[in-house]
Amino acid sequence: MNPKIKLGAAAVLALALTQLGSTSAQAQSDPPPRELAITSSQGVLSSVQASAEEDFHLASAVEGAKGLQFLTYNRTYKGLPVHGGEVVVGTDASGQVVNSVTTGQQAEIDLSTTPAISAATAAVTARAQLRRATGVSTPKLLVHVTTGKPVLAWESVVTSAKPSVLHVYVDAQTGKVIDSYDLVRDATGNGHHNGTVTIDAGSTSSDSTRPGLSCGNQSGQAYTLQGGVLGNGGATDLPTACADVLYAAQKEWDMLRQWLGRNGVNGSGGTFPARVGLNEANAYWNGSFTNYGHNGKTGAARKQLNPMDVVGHEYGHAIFQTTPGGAGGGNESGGLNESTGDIFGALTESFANNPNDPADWLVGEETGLGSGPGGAIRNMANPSALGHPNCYTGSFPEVHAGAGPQNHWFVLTAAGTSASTRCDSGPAITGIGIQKAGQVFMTALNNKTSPWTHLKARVATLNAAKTLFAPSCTEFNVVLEAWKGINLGPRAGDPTCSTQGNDYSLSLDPAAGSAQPGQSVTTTVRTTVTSGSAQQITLSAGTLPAGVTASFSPATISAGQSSTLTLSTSASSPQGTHSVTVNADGATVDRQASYSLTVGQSQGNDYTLGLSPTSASVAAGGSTTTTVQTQVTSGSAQSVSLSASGAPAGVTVSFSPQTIQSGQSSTVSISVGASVAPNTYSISVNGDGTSADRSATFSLTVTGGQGTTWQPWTAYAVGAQVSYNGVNYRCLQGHTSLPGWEPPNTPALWQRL
Ligand SMILES: [Ca+2]
Ligand SMILES: [Ca+2]
Ligand SMILES: [Ca+2]
Ligand SMILES: [Zn+2]
Repeated sequence: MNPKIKLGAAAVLALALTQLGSTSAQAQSDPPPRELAITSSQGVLSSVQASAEEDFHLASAVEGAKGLQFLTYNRTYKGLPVHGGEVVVGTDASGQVVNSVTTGQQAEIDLSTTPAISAATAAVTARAQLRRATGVSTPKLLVHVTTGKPVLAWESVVTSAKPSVLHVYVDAQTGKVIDSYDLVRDATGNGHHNGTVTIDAGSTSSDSTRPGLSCGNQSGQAYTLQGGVLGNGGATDLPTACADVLYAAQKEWDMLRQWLGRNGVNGSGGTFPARVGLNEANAYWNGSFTNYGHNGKTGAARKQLNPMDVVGHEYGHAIFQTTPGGAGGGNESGGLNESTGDIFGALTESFANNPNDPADWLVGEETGLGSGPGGAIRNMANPSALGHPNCYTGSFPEVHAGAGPQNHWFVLTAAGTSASTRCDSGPAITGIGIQKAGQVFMTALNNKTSPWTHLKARVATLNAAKTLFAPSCTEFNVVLEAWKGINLGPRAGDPTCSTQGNDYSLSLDPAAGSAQPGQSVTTTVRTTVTSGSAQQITLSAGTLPAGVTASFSPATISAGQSSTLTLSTSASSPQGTHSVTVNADGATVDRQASYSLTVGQSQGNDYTLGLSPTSASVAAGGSTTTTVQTQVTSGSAQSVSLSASGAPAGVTVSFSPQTIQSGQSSTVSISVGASVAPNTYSISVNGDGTSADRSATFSLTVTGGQGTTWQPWTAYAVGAQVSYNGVNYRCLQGHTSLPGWEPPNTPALWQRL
């Protein structure tokens, strides 16, 4: 499945979170969440599309903890791949509510796609980046956007026996190397320490239930089981090494599925093979398989390097590579990649719960390789015990040492200050447990962009904790304290978490109407998010009078959206006034509203109530007027008392006169206080008559307020003004803001003033 989302020059800026077709009130069978997530994401891609030359192509769709959906779209510019331009759209489990939109692209692309440097020249330059290179791929032309200035570049893959799989980016205009990264990640780390365990294998050391998983020798050839047993348990026996590798890889796979909601190492139901018997004191991931050597010791001290945390680490590199943004280059991204390996190693040990290799915060404690306890090479709870940094400083050492700060953050998040010590003087932290910490970490990786940084990981994990555990903020606060605990304190524009649950209001506009038998009448069902974030709502009607049917278009909405209710009567429908209940079945809250349906001509005194004009735009601090007009529609005139409801705080509404006879008019004065936030508000003008009540809606747009700071989860109308990081913006397109839609990131939504 690889549907293409095409947003060319004629793309329309449509920000509705869902675009569901018209449906009736009868229960519909929902499309699967994946399909709905794709539908939802089409509506938001335009918010990150910087130019008409860009297209988006769905590259992967994976599920995470709690059923969250993550869709990664690759970007092209004039048909060329855009390296680093991926957009990840995260939705809730239903696929209908968008939680996050992220991209690593920093600047709009506007460049010529004609290279001055030939592919052959670029290949020579790329090959020179690696000593003893044995091969170089045919260069591929692309646009490189992970720095402030997009560059037309040739990408080549240079390989050597060392091993190395080096991706090199050469500026196609100047011939200079602008970026590179190596898919090969060294670790260091054993086997025969899991004891006698059950593994899933057939007649050879391969696993038919986890696609892609097998273990073999240095040629990739699997070992044959002897009497249903793989290996003899010896420290240097290679079939035994494969037994340990398969055990660990299977535990890691099951942990990913059961704890983190991820389907396989690659998120799409697959993983990668492993090899043992590497004749080096090393283990590594090379971009397509994991490979395990020994600890470099001789005689009885010699062990294979494949206990659970080493295997978990190497496959952790595979997870890092197969999440959005890929592997990436540089020491900071490399350190986070190594930390990712260590975190998956610790998660695997914890999940396996094997007394032969108990869970701990050491890496490689079963190997005899390093200088730590048992030969550990890293200490996640106290990296400095093995000479690595505990705290974030903004400078980034060699990648294995560079794993320290994020490893330390993970331990503080999972196990708190009973397991680790903060870098700052903040309060004690009670950890949220390794499983929840793993869910937070995996969700953040599913929103990864290139190049990955501690600051991005910080924001992504905060958003993840908020989304995963809403309406609880406990986990969010622990994640925040843990980042503070490695000296990554609060930053401008940080996500915030409110303990208010998700809620919404429901109203009908109008709330009453009449139809002759056989005719129909419509009303608008309006919803407004009143706290938290939007939830999915399914609309239906309660018991209906005989011969009356109800349909909603659409029948499923996201809180904040509207639907049209059509009530169709038949010739046999009983005349008179009936109450029809409108039910809103929300994901977290259910609401009801009542509609008064009159079938046949009303016999009593009645009137209509209207406004002229029905809307106005007023600067904060200003005022406006409108006129209430009434008309007798049946019977005789009645006394009508006028009032307003729904005005926001700071807006006052007065009538002159307040009481009229139906058929007369009244002037409405609306004053807007200086502190009213720019937005569009609906004010209901109500006529309370002696025998009939009528109402009309006035749409008040307040502009030009000062000092209103941009916030996520907020409805912004066209013309609304906000400030963000000290810069003022005007809203170009009505929308409800989401994390990741900060004004500087969404030029289609916000105009800088
Ligand atoms: Ca252990
Ligand atoms: Ca360990
Ligand atoms: Ca419900
Ligand atoms: Zn590594």
